[in-house]
Amino acid sequence: MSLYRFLFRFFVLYMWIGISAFAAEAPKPLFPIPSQAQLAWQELEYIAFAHFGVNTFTNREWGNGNEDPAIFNPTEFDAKQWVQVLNDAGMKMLILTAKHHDGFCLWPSQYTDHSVKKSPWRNGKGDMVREVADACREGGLKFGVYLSPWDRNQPSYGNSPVYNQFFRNQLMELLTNYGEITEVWFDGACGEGPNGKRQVYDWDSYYTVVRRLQPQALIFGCGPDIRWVGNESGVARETEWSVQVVTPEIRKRQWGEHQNGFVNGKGADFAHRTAINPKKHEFMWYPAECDVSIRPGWFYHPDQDDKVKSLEHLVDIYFKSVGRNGVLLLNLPPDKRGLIHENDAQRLRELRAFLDETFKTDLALDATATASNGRDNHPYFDPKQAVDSSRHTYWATDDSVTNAVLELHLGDVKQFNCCLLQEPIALGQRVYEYSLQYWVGGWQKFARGTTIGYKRLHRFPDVKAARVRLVISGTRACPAIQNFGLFQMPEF
Ligand code: FUL
Repeated sequence: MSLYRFLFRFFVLYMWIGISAFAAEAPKPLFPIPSQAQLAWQELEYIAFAHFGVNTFTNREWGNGNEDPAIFNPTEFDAKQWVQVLNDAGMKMLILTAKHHDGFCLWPSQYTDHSVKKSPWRNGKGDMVREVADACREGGLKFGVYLSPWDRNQPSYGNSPVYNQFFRNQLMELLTNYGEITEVWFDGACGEGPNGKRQVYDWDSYYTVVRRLQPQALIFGCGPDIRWVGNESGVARETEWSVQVVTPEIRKRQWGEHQNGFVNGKGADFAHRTAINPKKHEFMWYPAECDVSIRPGWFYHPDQDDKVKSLEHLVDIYFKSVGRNGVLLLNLPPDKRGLIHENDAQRLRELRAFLDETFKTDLALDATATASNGRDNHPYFDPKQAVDSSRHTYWATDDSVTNAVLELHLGDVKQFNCCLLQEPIALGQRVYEYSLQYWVGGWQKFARGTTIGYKRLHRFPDVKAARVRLVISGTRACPAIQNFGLFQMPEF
């Protein structure tokens, strides 16, 4: 061995010993934990839905499938305008209704004529899925597709094996021809009455198609990746865990189950830690998506131009979705021109301005942070890691700790009415009980919570204080806090 090689080996060994001596061990992940795709999806936070199709032209919410494709003729359709509006709003993905319950396809599916092929738009040569997908990619947005299993136009609907094959074929078209698809949205709605056609959906085979063709795509609905929050008002529960109990209902994944049982989570315990008693259950990582429309309807109706939700309402939705460990899926229905209406675009800009103003100054940033315990007393897990606004660092305690206090000294007295907390969810969701307190000669509580997860936002009347603390009184494993921020929201 040459001297050079010998010295090099010696150097590597020396470095390895040095690094191992100083590296502290991170807390072990507490299973279940999100997949890489679920983690990336959660970080999108705020995403858009576009309901567009024949209903836009018939002024209905649910088409019956008999609509003449000739009515579909948006005169000024411009996917770039949609993308511009979304980017200005700070949204990160667009999910398009490629096919709603009426069965009309926004792409020229080879399996049906009930599509843009038979419409005067672009002389029957158009492909709206392509134009929207391309515009999203060009504008830096993720793209997802909504495909309604309920199809009121398709003659084979109700002839279960035949329709299931038809549905898989359509899915294959969407998942092979339009580049990366980030989310596949399966709508559970089905309005067929007792005498109507009863279709037994082969969910597992649909999921197999998605996994095979777009392994990174997330499946929404009664599927395996993303959970419907249980309402269409965009509001998560006060206690919204991403760790959920696996029940027989979720395994069945049959139509109807998700409306009544597990996913809807009407029972108080579905989203509470008492339901995730490790002795009793299996768990899965199953985060909540909160869907809501910016208007009363999912599709565009001219008489709702003045019914766009108010800024106050949208702010409330934001805090109760993104701020409660969910992802907000806000629907923006393009109008008959094929554009997002000015009133909707204006309201979205107002919301963006409000949120930017709220979060522009973190009053806790670089505060002096101390804690009742710091993991191994190591700088990697020092309390100051919770106030550096980085998504890569966090404060953590030793494994044996279940009660801990993280205290911030803000320097001067600061005024704030909003607090942000985040756990590094790659390590699992851990904290189930905490309070926020400020110092006024004694400690005074100003907020409390039963879940943090990816992001928790609290709003409260103005607090003026120089010392604030997070008191963690219950956690499934030693706590880890990625961010602890304090903000002042503007007035409306
Ligand atoms: C529901 C559908 O019936 C509505 O039309 C809309 O698409 C909404 C997002 O999901 O189930």
